[in-house]
Amino acid sequence: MEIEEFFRMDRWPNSYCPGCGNGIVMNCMHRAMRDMVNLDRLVMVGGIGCSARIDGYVFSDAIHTTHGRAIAFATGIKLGNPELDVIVIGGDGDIGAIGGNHLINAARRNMDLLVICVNNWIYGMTGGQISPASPHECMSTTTPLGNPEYSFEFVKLVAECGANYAARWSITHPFQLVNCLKTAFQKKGFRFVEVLSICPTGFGRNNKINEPAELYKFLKEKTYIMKDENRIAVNLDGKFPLGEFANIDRESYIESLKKIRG
Ligand SMILES: Cc1ncc(C[n+]2csc(CCOP(=O)(O)OP(=O)(O)O)c2C)c(N)n1
Ligand code: SF4
Repeated sequence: MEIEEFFRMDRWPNSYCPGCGNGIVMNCMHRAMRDMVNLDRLVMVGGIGCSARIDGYVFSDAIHTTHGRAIAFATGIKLGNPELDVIVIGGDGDIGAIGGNHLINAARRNMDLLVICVNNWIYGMTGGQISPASPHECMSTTTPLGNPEYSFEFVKLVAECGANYAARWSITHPFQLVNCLKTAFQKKGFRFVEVLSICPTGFGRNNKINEPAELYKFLKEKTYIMKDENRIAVNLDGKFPLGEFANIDRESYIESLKKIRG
């Protein structure tokens, strides 16, 4: 499928700042899904935030929901018509902060959804406030002296809750990200892909990494591809392990519902 068939090119140019990581996320989504997705059967669900707006650029049905409620809406859509492929997309603030309760409960249920969480370590759209994923001591508009909090690791959280698939990649590893999205797209149950990304406007500016290319390099230096035995390791030297944190085939919510209802 050509890029013009996958994205609504009539909406170009898009709303993203120059150097925003969302462009690479969208590119990888296209490369992963162009050969396997049936756009007539796909529903994209976004909440609020810059990355949540990706849902409106894909040439499928899409619903832009309220802040933090994308997973709840997506659950309703999937239960209403289990034949649909439902993908939730959004940021660390939308999915992991206000939406955190929906996230852990969807993982516990092993709800048949693919959730793509673009983690740029910040609330981008509203001007760069910290989120529960922001690194300890980072600067933001709400922590001008440095972030006193420690961050969630969403991939470990959802893996612990019972998700069938949990993986973290970065826009600095596009080929691995494409393969990961392909795997996640084809599985059943709850699938969670965290994509570390850059927000030059919100995160970069506040942390004095002004150029998108510099920020990209910074992100690359902050990540490493983990070996299997490191799955439970906490960020070594403040670095983020990349790879699969869970890849199992527990009965999905839809499967157990069918079994119980007969
Ligand atoms: C109930 C509610 N509270 C707050 C907001 C304001 N708001 C809009 S986007 C956003 C955060 C988005 O951050 P994130 O999900 O990390 O996405 P990003 O913009 O970084 O991609 C917030 C708090 C809102 N729209 N609705
Ligand atoms: S504010 Fe950040 S996340 Fe939003 S479009 Fe600009 S660079 Fe991207």
